[in-house]
Amino acid sequence: MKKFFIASVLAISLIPAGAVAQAYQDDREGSAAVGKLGDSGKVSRTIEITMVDNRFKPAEIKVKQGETVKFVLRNAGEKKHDMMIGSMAQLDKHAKMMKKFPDMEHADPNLISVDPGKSGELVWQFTEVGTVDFACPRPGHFKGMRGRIIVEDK
Ligand SMILES: [Cu+2]
Repeated sequence: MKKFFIASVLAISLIPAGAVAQAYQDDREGSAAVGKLGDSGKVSRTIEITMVDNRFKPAEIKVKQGETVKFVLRNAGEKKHDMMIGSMAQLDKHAKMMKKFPDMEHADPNLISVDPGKSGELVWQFTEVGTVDFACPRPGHFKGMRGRIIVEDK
């Protein structure tokens, strides 16, 4: 009986710590899987994306693992748009922050803001096989202005 009691206490006290460790792990894996800022001297492919109000064209892109892609974003809309690459959790978090602070300045390496009629570039390296999301996190845009990059085995 005493043994059972100790085991239960141990199990209960271990749950929260385990849950925290799991959450941290998921977040870390998410950020590793989306890739990283690419070296502009090592671009293996250029992909053009047109931004309209409020959509990306195309919204689905295929790349190979290890590729460094230069995205050239052309804003053909009348509003300012962003392209942010990340996990859906990261994009969602950023979109919520932008809702609170719509005029916030960006300094994120995985985000490019493009004014109407202008172009911008974002160089990104895809390090792992899987699906990487991108979106415009601006208020009113985020729900519809999304896309995904399918990273295939090289
Ligand atoms: Cu937008």
